Amino acid sequence: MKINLKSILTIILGIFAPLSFSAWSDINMEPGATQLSQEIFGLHMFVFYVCLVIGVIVLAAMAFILFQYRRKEGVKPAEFDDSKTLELTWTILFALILIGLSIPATKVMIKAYDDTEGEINILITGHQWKWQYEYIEDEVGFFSNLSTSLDKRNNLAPKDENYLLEVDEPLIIPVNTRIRFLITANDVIHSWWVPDFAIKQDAIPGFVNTGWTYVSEPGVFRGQCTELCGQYHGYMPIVVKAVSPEEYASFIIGKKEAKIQQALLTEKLWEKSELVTIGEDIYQKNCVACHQVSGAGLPPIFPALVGSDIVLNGKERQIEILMEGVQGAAMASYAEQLTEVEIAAVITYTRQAWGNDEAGDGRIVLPKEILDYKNNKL
Ligand code: HEC
Ligand SMILES: [Cu+2]
Repeated sequence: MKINLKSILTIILGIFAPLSFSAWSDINMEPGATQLSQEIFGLHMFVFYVCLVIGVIVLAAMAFILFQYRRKEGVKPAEFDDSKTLELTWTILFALILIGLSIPATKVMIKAYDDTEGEINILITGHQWKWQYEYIEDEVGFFSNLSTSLDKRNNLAPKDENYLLEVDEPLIIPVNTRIRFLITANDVIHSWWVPDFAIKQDAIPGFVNTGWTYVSEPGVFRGQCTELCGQYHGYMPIVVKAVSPEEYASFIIGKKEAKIQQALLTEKLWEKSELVTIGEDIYQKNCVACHQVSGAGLPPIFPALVGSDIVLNGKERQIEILMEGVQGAAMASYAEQLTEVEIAAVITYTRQAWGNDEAGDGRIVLPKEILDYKNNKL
């Protein structure tokens, strides 16, 4: 190919052509939903344009030099080697550009990493594979589990817009309030990432990182765990719902009442069928990842619960396993994440499901027994 200005222009256009085919916003970062995220976006665009100007100047200079000073007949090349003035100029010039970029960048960083107390402080704990949210001042909390159905995950049902980005219980926060997040983890490193808030903070066991937000419009914001944290890393999304302060207040009251109700429930006289119904739901949400829907597990790592001696005959041991977990194995303690009723229900369910009720003693486990276990330990 003959190299002339036209072919150089063609190459440059070829490189940038894809940009004209897709909308700019498809490629670019999102401005997000908070003032901070928009400042970060502004910083990103500012740095981008500085780079763009430098890039255009450097590319144009290169193209010009390549074209102008290419090997030509009858031209004698110049013989100078280096130019102190030129080298010094561009060293100082670029140092100045870098300092110029670092000033606005530092300002935004300091703002983003501000960890002063919020009006509301929420402790976020990453677990394999779910998020736990605790409202520190109000002493209420809950776990937020993926709610995308197994059928969708197994390509048996059509997927929709929020596939793998939906949870059973979103994190609720009020608008126009400074919220501080304290972010940690229980097992391995996770990372709490909500792009609209410009928060992407590692959740590390034994370590508390912080993030904060101030949302001014109600809305739903979605994110994901963004630190590879094991087999179901893609199954622990984040959904945050910003609501009016009134709605938030009634949400907290509801949570507090539920907590009291829960305590009363342990005293209730439970029917087997009630416990099995609750237990099946709890099992689907918490246990199928390892023990499978069929209860067959994935031996030898995840034991089958069908025909398991512990499930059939070892009630005490089974309660202990659920409450304490198994040291050194993937079986975690559920004492914190499930209520007494839920633990009793899931144990009852595993003792009644898959034909286990025929082989074993078939007794049910009552919430009261879980409460007694807790009290005996104290
Ligand atoms: C992350 C994987 C995982 C999840 C989730 C899990 N388990 Fe386990 N479970 C295990 C492993 C691994 C063991 C074997 C522990 C050992 O080495 O003894 C086990 C053991 C058990 C046992 C003892 C079975 C036997 O025969 O040894 C019971 C009962 C049990 N799990 C019930 C549950 C219930 C109920 C849930 C849901 C609330 C649950 N597990 C959730 C991994 C898991
Ligand atoms: Cu994770």
